[in-house]
Formats: sequence, C-alpha cells, structure tokens
Amino acid sequence: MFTRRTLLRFSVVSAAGLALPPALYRAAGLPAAAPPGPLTTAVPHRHYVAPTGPSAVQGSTVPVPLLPKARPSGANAFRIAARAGTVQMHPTLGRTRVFGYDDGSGRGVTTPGYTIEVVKGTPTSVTYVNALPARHLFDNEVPDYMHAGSPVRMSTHLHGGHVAGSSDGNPYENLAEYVPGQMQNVVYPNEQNATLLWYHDHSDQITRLNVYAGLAGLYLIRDGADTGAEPNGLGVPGGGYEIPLVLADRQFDSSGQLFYSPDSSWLPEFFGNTPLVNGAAQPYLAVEPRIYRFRILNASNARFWNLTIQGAPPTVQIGSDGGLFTRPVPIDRLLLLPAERADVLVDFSRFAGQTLTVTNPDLPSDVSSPAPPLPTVMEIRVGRRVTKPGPRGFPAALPGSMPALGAPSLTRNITLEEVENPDTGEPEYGSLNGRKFMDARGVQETPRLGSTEDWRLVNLTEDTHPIHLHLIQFQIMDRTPFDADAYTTALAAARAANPDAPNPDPTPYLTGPAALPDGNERGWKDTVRANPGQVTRIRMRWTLPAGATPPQRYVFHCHILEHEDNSMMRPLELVP
Ligand SMILES: [Cu+2]
Repeated sequence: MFTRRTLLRFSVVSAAGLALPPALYRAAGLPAAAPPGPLTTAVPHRHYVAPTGPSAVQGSTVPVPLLPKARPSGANAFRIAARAGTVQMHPTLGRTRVFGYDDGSGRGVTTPGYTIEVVKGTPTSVTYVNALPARHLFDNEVPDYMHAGSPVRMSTHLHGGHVAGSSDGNPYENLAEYVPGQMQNVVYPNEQNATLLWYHDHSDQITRLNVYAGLAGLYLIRDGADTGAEPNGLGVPGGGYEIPLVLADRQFDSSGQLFYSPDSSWLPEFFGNTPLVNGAAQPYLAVEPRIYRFRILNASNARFWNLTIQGAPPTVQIGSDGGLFTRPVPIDRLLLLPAERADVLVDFSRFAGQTLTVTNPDLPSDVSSPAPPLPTVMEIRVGRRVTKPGPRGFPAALPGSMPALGAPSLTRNITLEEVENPDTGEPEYGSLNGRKFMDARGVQETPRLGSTEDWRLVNLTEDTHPIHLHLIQFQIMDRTPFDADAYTTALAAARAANPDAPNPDPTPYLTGPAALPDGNERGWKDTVRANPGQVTRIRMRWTLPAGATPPQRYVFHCHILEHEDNSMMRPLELVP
C-alpha cells in the first residue's frame, strides 16, 4: 500500500508547499523564545526530491582524486583559510564554484579540504581563517537563514576530537562565530587513539549550507604502529594503498553549479542525485589486485550510504569513529550515516582485470530514511599487475581496546522529536527533549567530569537519526524496540501537567528484547544511528584533555545537517 510518504518520496515536491511563516526563524545569535512546542505523533511529511532528474553525469569517467595533505605553517601548526574557489568535479560540469580550504601552500582551494595529518601525543595548533566572500554561495536561495547581506559566518569543529570547549568550534561555546577577516585559533591535544576525524563548519543554522558548499576536510591521527607507511606495525596496507574516501551527494544546475533548494524556507532534508567521492562526480578508482585500506567518511548532509562492492571481494572492518577494533570484523556491506567513519580492508587479489561497481542498495529494514534512491556510487577497476605485494592477508588481531566502562552513575532519557505545524502537518523543526537548541530554560545535560553515564536515545520520529556527541567517544550498548505511540502519549501528558517535566523512563514501554549492536559497531563511536521504534542505549565516560578544567561547553545533535540547523541540537556542559 502506498502511504502519502512513499508517493512523495518519488515525486517532485513543490517549493511553495513548504513555505513556512518567517516568524518561525530567529535571528542569528539571538536565543529562541521558549514555549514548549506542540508535541504530535509522527506523521508522513514532505521531503525534497531532485527536480533535475537523473545524475548530472553518466558512467564513471573521472578518477577518484587523492586528497592532498596540508603543509604545516610551522612546527605542529597549520593555517587553513576558508575561501571561495572553483574546482572541476567532472568535465561535463565544467568549473563549479565552491567554498573550500586553502593551506597557504600555493596549491589553491580544495574541497574536501587538505588532510591534516598528525601524530598522537603531539598537540597541533590550527588557525582557521575566514577568507570567505561577503555573499554566501546560497545567499539567494535561503534568505531566511542567511539574513541576506549579513557576512558569511563560520566556526570550524573537529568532529570526534577530544578537545577543550574553547577549541571545539561549537555554537554553544561561541555563538558569535567568525566573520570574514576573523581567525579562529584552536589547539588539538591529539591524546586520543589513532583514527580518522574530520574538520567541518559548524555555524549555527547554516552548517548545512557551508558544508554543502564544501567546507569539510579530513584529520588523520597516526601513532607508532599506525604509521600510514608500508609495512607498519598493524600489518595493514599503507602508502598509496591506504586511500581515504570522502562520500557525499550533490545536485548540480544546468550550468554545472551546486544546487541547493530554491525554497526560501527550511527543508527537512536535502538529498543529491549525484555521488561525489573525494570531490569527483561518480568516479572510478584504479587499484592493483591486492589488499587496500580505505578510510571512509560519510560527509553528506542527509544521505545514508549502504555500500556494497559487486563481486563481494573479501572485506573486513578494522576500526570505527574513534579508533581500531580489537580484531577485524568481516562485513559484506557498510552502512554509514552522516559523519560516521569506517576503517576497511578489501582484498582485490582474485579480481584482476575486473571492474566492480560500488552500489548503494536499499537500507536494512529497521533503518529509515526518506532519501530517493542513488544506487550507483563509483567503479573500482582492478588492474592485472601488482607493483608491491603488501600484506598477504588480513591481520588476525588489532591493538584497539574496548574496556568495560562500569555501571553508570546516571542514566539520561533523551527524546528525538519532530514538531509539525498543527495546521499543515508539515515538519517545523527537529528537537531533542522537545526543546530547541537555545531554549531559554538552558542546558539540561551537565555530566560530571570523570563520571560514567548511559544515554537512552528515545526516537519518537519515523526516521533514523545519526546522533553525535561532542568531546567523547562512546560505546553502543544495545537497541530495544518500544511502543513509541504509548510513550508519546505519556510524554504529552507529563508535559501538559508540567512543561518542564523530565522525559519518562522508557522501560515500561519496551516491547522486545535488547539487541546488541552490529559487529562493526562494537568499537569507539561518536555518532550512532538511532532508529525509529527503538531505544538506543550508549555509554560514555566523561573526560577532558589534559589542562582543561570544567566547566567546558559542547553540544550534541543529529548529524543530518538540515536537522542540526533547525534545532535538533542541545547544549552539553561538562561540570566539576
Ligand atoms: Cu535527525
């Protein structure tokens, strides 16, 4: 049976149908008024679907670019300027205007940005310079949020970084942000595990536009075993056989320029019809018939990738967001939500001379996204000759560790909600705990330094949300089905009696046994998918980098950037 949503998912949605009164939006920098929003049960709603038809490019005709490393500006120091520029994503598109990063080396603006590579144990200083133009790339398209004529704000966040609040680049720590001509100086301690992090813009309400325009880059932490060279102490590929892959989806207009919604109001999600890998449109990757290491990031605004490789070459995942696993985990697909990373080994030994398509089939049944299909990502062309053999097999063990964190001293029930316009039924904003980001009642999540907590993510919406906590890496404990309608009714009753009522304990509403996370989710995570109809439980220990003392200010939020920008974000404050 077709629901309204299934029909809408595959049809073009009129822009006018989504118009919302401007009064819903607050001026940048001003706290929102704080009436508790109307709480309604999830209803089908509209999502934006490409008006431009099929992918902007045909076939796979451009190679995957290798991302250049940033050149330091001094000892353990980098100076990264955000600038406007043009790049070629595909010959069909010509030169596309972007916002990207410039490391000052004379190589110009790139997107994804220059990869900052550092070594664990040595702090890195970065100066991010706002050298963006006065007008935003999408100034015309989104006047409500850009406040046309106002300067293009930016604030750069190191996603997954264990850093002091003052270096975190989040809008709770610094709502003023950085306008053209201003610099953001940060220190990254690099005390955490070797892993792949990423830096990206995190400006209040315009993150989706700044990141879509191109403001994202990789941050790679190495250590004595994970050197990136070959051979190395991990027994994994290195050198040219370790390839970071940044995945995103985009739309282009007829002149090859980036297209974001022409709607002047907020869209619940924006999906592209053209895959980008390392900034190239639907490219191919030439490999040798041997083992490779791929460091994969989903840098999309809203799209979930469920990657599979045609022919099913042997594949193991060796690490997640926060570092290496204890042992490789065999996988036959890789589900990555926005901001998630995976460290993956693929053995192409038996595929010499073959071309393998990387596809993006339907999501698993418990994962829900309104994205229109985008079934083909890229090609992998396996050559016939091995230049350097590299490791003969996958390592049997890895140096990661996942210690039990012990019983939590506090359990928080965090609700994921979508607030609809009571007249139109259209989504007005996303919310955590039924409150907007800058709700005047202030911060609720104030974990104590050194404490261990469980967070139960109670998803009352009909879609899966990638929930990201700043500062720490956590462990996914389990996911348990629950009666969202009954919980929603109880929550509404509690709020009707007291607008400040705490969220009810979901335990009485659980409807089935807890399921352990997937095998490749049993490593350190900073972003977790919270599915509809499930309570997702995560456990974390609240620590600060050396020298940082509480209080320190962070945020947690949905990493669907359209959700984050429209209030599916809350402050988080670490206290003594
Ligand atoms: Cu979300």
